[in-house]
Amino acid sequence: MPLAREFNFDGLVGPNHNYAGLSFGNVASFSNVKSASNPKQAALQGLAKMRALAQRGFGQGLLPPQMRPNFRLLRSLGFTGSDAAVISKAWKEAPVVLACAYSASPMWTANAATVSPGADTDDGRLHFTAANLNNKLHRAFEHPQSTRTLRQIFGDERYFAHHEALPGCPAFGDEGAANHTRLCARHEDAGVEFFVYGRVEFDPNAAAPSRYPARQTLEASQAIARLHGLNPARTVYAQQNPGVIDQGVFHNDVIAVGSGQVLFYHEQAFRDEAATLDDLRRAMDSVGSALIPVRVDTADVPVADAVASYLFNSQLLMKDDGKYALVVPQECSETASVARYLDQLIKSGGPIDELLTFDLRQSMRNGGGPACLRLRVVLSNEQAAAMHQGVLMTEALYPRLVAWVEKHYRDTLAPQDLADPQLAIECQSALEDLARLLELPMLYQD
Ligand code: SUG
Repeated sequence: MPLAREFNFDGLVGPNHNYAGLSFGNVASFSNVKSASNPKQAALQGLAKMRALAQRGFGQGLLPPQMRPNFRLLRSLGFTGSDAAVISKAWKEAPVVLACAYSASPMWTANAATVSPGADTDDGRLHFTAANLNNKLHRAFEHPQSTRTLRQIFGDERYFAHHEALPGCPAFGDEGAANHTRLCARHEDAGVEFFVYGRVEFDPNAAAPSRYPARQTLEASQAIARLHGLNPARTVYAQQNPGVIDQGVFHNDVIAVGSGQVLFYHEQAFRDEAATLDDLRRAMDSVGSALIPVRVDTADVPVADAVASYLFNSQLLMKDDGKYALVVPQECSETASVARYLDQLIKSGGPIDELLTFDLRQSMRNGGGPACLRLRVVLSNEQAAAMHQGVLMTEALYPRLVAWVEKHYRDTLAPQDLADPQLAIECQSALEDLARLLELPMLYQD
């Protein structure tokens, strides 16, 4: 039996899931602005993925949605009166701000935090730093609840260390695990932590995208490595190619994914591909392991197809036999170049020998694929026993969550529905029920 396992904690989609076009630089979010969503279907699609992976024997948990609308935000911006009055005034005077306060974006838990397993940190504890997500208003207020949630699930300070989000200013823009990859031979071994940043705040000459924002800074990544007590010899930084950010690659996990020894990436992912691979090889060598790069050429999959299909926003899951399964969204089989590429990949005899395809269309329409929906946490067996067990996906929990969704969620949510004060009441009572179901009674208490 291995000494540590990787668990994926998927974001449970909230009853407020909607399309508000809030993420400039995220092509899907912008293209689906103002269309109606189906929160019930979104939550069920996510739960189906969690259950299927749990049934396959992968470590699987969930992170609950956050309470929305965020009345504290709305009141801090000058909307006053009863909750219903706040909603009505915000809808009339600043509908985009109301949409921000209502976003279900915490479902993309890859952005909740950066996580370093105990095998990599100087005190042997598993470290979490909640991401400040300060590039977007609707995401910038997620971190207090993300920290609260993580502290409640991983509460034992002998095993777990929690850091507050970095300062919420452009210099420390931090998007969490979406720009962080851990490579290793086995999960329990010391690994290499790989940080990919979009721009450098304190170097005016550094390259940067010109059309869309770079959300992650080098300074933020370095601060996290310090906070987590990472060994510099096993920590690698690389700049994302600014040209692909300008084509809609707003996080590194839209163009690369790594796990175990494998780095699956597009040839245009990094500003300096050769130097990045050299640095990773050297660092892997220092932990007695070897990097296995799987490079996808532009000639096989153009960047536009990678963005449309979310090929790289896949989960790379290490199996017991040392091979890897790739969890992809259905859009991959609907994009001709990608479908062709994947067919060859599986037959190639390389490390990735299995494809698992899921319909996650509700999340995909906001730019969230399989990898956005999960936060990876490598837990030693002791840590796994010490965490709160109520959020682990089991055959007993799954039907209870499905029944909870069926009871509380609407099957359509149009932009104007955010003005309905009843929706806020529904969201609140759904989440209060969920806190009981997950046996986390203090989940939403300050
Ligand atoms: O931050 N979309 C999210 C998608 C996050 C994907 N995460 C990772 N790649 N890890 C974002 O852009 C859209 C919300 C809206 O438009 O309604 C949104 O926030």
